[in-house]
Amino acid sequence: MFMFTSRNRELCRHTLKNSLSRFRTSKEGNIDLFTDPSNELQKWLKIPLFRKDEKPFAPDEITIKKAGRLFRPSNTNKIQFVKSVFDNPEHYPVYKKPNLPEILFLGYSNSGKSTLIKALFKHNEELVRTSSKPGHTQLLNFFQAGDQFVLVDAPGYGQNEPENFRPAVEKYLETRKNLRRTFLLIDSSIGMLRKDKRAIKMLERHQRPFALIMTKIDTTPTSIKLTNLMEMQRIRDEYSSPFCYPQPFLVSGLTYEGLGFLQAFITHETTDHVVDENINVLHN
Ligand SMILES: Nc1nc2c(ncn2[C@@H]2O[C@H](COP(=O)(O)OP(=O)(O)OP(=O)(O)O)[C@@H](O)[C@H]2O)c(=O)[nH]1
Ligand SMILES: [Mg+2]
Repeated sequence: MFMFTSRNRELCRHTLKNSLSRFRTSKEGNIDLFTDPSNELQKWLKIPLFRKDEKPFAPDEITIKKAGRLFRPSNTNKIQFVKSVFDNPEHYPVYKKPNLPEILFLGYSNSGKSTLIKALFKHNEELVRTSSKPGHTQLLNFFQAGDQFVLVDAPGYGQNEPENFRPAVEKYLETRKNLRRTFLLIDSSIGMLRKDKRAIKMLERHQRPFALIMTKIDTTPTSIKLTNLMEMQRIRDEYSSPFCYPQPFLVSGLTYEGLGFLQAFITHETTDHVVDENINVLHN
């Protein structure tokens, strides 16, 4: 018989805290953390998001769970803030593991970059600072997850843009060899702005692989999400560039919707695969 002793209770609490469950209960009901939120929207699109010959990134549940572990601290997986850098490449972190992959989070001020990184590392609540005041992040902040990857939180462009934004980000894009992908965050309650298009041009100019992320999807009705998705699709097709990942990602840093899916993508991007038979990925 299972005895609810204090040790058992402690074990249960530990297991619950560390298990990554598929659903999260919120005011809006049960939120599925493992599904791509764009799946639901695709049936409303006149032009399908993917061509017939494209296979979207579609990790299975086991892959998502495995990926989730890399974002969780343990004795063998230290999650830590490494350092902040102003704009001097000589100050970029040097890791024990050579060429540890980095993923950059870029976007308009207040688009939710820091909140998304905080949500991805939700087991370390104190790790990342966020604010409702635009222009809060002023430096490039590096957050390391074990020997797997580093997430880099950039200052935002636009409102209260720090003076060093351009040199800081351009130098990083120009020089950082271990940058694997940049996520360009678009606030779904605002939509794509002229400055976002300029940021895409900058990534294209530096020939840096990037992907578009629609944030704050908990705040926007389906019709607005669809409008944003179509705009992202339009931009993607306009460039039809090898640097733009054709699949946009939809997330909420507050309800965590789309989070498990994004964790799996980050893990996929920062793992050196020969052939991964579990995952069908778009080729680009
Ligand atoms: N509802 C909702 N609010 C969000 C979400 N993500 C961020 N926010 C809010 O948006 C505001 C800005 O969030 P930050 O994460 O600091 O934005 P940022 O892009 O890092 O901003 P800067 O550092 O100023 O460039 C905060 O008030 C967050 O709580 C989200 O997914 N949903
Ligand atoms: Mg920030």
